[in-house]
Order: sequence, then structure tokens, then C-alpha cells
Amino acid sequence: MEKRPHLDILLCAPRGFCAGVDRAIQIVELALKKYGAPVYVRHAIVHNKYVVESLEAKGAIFVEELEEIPDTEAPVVFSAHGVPKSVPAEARSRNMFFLDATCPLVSKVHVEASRHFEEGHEIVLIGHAGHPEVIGTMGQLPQGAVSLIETVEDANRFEPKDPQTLAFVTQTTLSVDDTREIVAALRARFPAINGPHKEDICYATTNRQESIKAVAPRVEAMIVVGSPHSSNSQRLVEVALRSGCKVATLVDRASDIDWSLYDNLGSLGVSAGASAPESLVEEVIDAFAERYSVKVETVTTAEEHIAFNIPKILRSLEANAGR
Ligand code: 0JX
Ligand code: SF4
Repeated sequence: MEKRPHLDILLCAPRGFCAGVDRAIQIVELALKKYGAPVYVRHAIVHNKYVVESLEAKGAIFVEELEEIPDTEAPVVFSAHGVPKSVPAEARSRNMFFLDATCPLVSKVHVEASRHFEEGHEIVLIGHAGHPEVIGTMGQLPQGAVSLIETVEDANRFEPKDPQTLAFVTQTTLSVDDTREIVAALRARFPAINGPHKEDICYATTNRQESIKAVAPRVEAMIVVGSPHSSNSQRLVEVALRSGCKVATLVDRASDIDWSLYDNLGSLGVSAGASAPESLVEEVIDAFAERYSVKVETVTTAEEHIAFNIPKILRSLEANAGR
């Protein structure tokens, strides 16, 4: 039998599901258990194709806007990324039974933005145009109250109404390094700007980027498990490339691997975005194990022990789950 070549796999830890994703998926699953199908979900509960398809198979129906949902008594879940204020308002006006799966760390940014607004600050949001979290955060306040800044160039061009009453908030899944530069550009121009100590990037985003930084310089290639539209997963690929790894790709699952990139490999780094299930990481490692004789070493750069509460109305069921 042909001898398989050796491959060292360095597995990043932490990787994969964060507390906000875990909570959001549980909300849909518990709602399905408690109320039965269908459960409507506004926007992909998290940006992962496999998660969405698995929930669809259990009876979840995904829509982009509430207007796509017929008048119904079925629960309607808002995705982990958060929603503009107009969404719960519309749901209430239609007497919908809704469950909000917005990550508490995204809600925290909403609260911060609202506080700045009440204090009379002009608000800058650092984030990516069109992303649902950005739409949700901007939508906490009246139109025009929040200006979006995506790059250092935007920060250098930005003209506030009054530099003395400026405040900033950020998207939670940004590149830590890019955001540091944008914040520095804003602080240099507007020393009085109000904001968090560093930014609003969450613990999970920070930890996953840190672990990539530890692994990427040690390997010939990196694979990040995650869907193409997942912002935090895309950032992990960028971080790997910037950390000196020549080949870094995002794959939804093993069947998406472009094997021409992984010929004659001696070492590979593996990580996963905050919305990617661990089963798909295992699937990717197994696919390499079919071609290589693999040795897997986990590189741990942080420990995570965070969990978020499930909405009260679903909690009794959570305690009974698995019985
Ligand atoms: O595109 P994102 O990284 O914001 O979302 P994803 O991939 O669903 O990750 C989990 C949700 C993150 C919210 O902050
Ligand atoms: Fe919450 Fe961070 Fe996960 Fe987003 S990536 S859902 S902010 S914990």
C-alpha cells in the first residue's frame, strides 16, 4: 500500500462557535421543540450555510424581512446580528410572537449608541456597509444620527458637525488591527472623541484572531471553516495571510477544499469562524487524514468560559432538553 505523506495539523483554540451563536441556535431549536414547526427566522440565524440548512430540515423558515411572513401565531426569531428598532416595532404592530436572538454583546453596542445619542453626541460607527449588524446598530437611532466609517481614509475625510461632541462605536466582528488604526486616526483628529477603551470587538472575535496569529506563521497553509458571507470568518483568513501564511482559504466544508492548493503539504493550520460547527472542522481534518498521515496538535491561546442566558420563556424547556 502507498505510504501517505506526513502532515502536521495545528488546530487553533479557541475556534468555532461563540456564546452568542450557541445561544441563537438554541433559541431556534428550543422554539421548534416548544411550539413546533414552523418557526420563522428573520435573516440567517448565523452566517453559516450548514447551520441554516440543518434548522430548515427541522422546520425553521428563513426570510429576509418580516413582510415575507404571513399572519401567523408561529414564533419569529431575530438573528444573532441584531435588528433595527423598526423590526420589533413592525412585529408588535402585527401582533407577532417574537424571540430576539441578538447576541447580548451586540445589544450592548446598541445600548452604548443610544446612550451617546441621549447625551447629545454625534455618533460614528466603524463597520462594514450593508452588513446586518451595521444596519441593526444604525437602526437604533433616527436616520442621520450615525455616520459609518469603514477605513482609515474614511476617518481622515470625516467632517463632524462638532468635534467636541463626537462618539464612536464599532461592529463586533472587525479586524482588531484595522480597527485599532481607524480608532487611532479618529483620536488623532478628534482628541475629545468619546468611546470604549479600545473598541467594541467581542471576546470571541479577538480570541480567534489571536490564535490565528500564533499558528499562521508556523504553517505552510491555513484553512478556516466558515461560510463566505461570515464577516468574522473572512477576517480570520485576512489575519492568516497578513501573519505571513501564503495560502489561506475559507471553506464551508470538506467538499469545498481546493486540493490543488494543498499538494505536498508539510504543515497546515485549521481554525473556524464563530458561526462554524465543530463537526465541519472534524470533517475537514478527516478529509486531510485520507490523503496524509496527520498528527494534530491543538494550539491554545485563550480559554473561553462565557455562556449567555436563553430568553425566560424558553428556559424551562432548556432544563428538560435531552430527557
Ligand atoms: O458576519 P458575522 O461574522 O457578523 O456573523 P456570523 O458569521 O453569523 O457570526 C456570528 C454572529 C456574530 C454576530 O456578532
Ligand atoms: Fe456575540 Fe461576538 Fe459571537 Fe457576535 S461573534 S455573536 S458579538 S460573541
